[in-house]
Amino acid sequence: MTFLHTLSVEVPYIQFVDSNGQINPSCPPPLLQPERLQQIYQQLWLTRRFDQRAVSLQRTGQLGTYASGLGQEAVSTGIGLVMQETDLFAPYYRDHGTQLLRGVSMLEILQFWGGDEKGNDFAKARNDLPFCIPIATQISHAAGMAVALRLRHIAQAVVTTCGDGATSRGDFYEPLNLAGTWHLPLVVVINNNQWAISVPRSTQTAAATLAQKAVAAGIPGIQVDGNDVFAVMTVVNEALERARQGKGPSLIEAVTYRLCDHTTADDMRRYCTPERLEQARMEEPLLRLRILMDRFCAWNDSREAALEQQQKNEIEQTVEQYLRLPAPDPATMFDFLYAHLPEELKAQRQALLARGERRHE
Ligand SMILES: Cc1ncc(C[n+]2csc(CCOP(=O)(O)OP(=O)(O)O)c2C)c(N)n1
Ligand SMILES: [Mg+2]
Repeated sequence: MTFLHTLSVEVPYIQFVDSNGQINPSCPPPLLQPERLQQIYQQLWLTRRFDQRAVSLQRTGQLGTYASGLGQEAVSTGIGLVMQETDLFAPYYRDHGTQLLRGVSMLEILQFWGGDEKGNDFAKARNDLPFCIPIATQISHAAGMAVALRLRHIAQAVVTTCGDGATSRGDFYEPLNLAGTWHLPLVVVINNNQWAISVPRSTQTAAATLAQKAVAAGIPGIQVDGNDVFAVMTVVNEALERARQGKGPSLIEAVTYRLCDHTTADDMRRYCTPERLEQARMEEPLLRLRILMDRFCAWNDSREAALEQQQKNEIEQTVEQYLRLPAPDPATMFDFLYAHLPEELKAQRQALLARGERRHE
């Protein structure tokens, strides 16, 4: 007789539009309204074009290391499109699509990745956090903000995001557990882009899905097609409403694919075959939306070209502003961590100043 067996968990999977542009009858009709559809399409493209420009700035030595969101725009943009201004956001480093919709400017984003922390002092989105580079730590910060909302009886929600690799860390499980017991207004969205740098999803965890990690925390978990912006928007919106109504936290796994290097400091050709990448490209979020645009918005190649030109102009104006920003004083990296700088760091600060280094040189 055996007592031990693997628990089986059924995880719902939501998709409204498949990669051929086929629409599931359960798709919420408002998303297919031409105006809304066009807004979503433009925003996804803006995110992608900004992202591509940031990569090219890095490649030409004009920006620091940068994490692209290529192929994952439906996750970040989908979240931003349904959050209310008063909700709070604790992002990670691949969330520019959401940040743009939160009111963080392209200039601020470039300024930060260009090495100037002032880019994180957002003029708008004052209550959102800057993103975390230490993997999964933002989830604890988000849970903390959710505790504050609960204690003050404020009917707002906190959204936090992380990657698939982040779900293997204690910093993922602990706040999730807390959110479950304390019934926190927290929405955790996993951008499952199949890679943690070069480690594939299959070797990161033995769990069949990442969404099922919600079960142990006693909270709802769901998978969505992370290349289907409608599915992301609908599921995140529902989770946000639950949170605001005091019904507790949710975990959403958005299944997508990283169509780019991990960051500009990586070369994915070392560990991902061109065939796999090509296959993933067929599933990417913008192709299927273009099919819908043609069908519902009388879209065509000339309107597409006009949009491209307009967005490129907007981005280029920002790039010009960015390149005119004064270089930050490198010594500032020592200035805001300690009330009293330890002697050893004082010496390093002095040594740095003596070298007279400037940005990107
Ligand atoms: C605590 C910590 N450990 C290691 C790293 C180095 N690191 C940077 S990104 C990354 C992989 C993260 O993968 P995933 O969570 O899937 O997010 P993705 O980058 O794929 O969006 C690692 C290990 C880090 N930033 N922080
Ligand atoms: Mg990943």
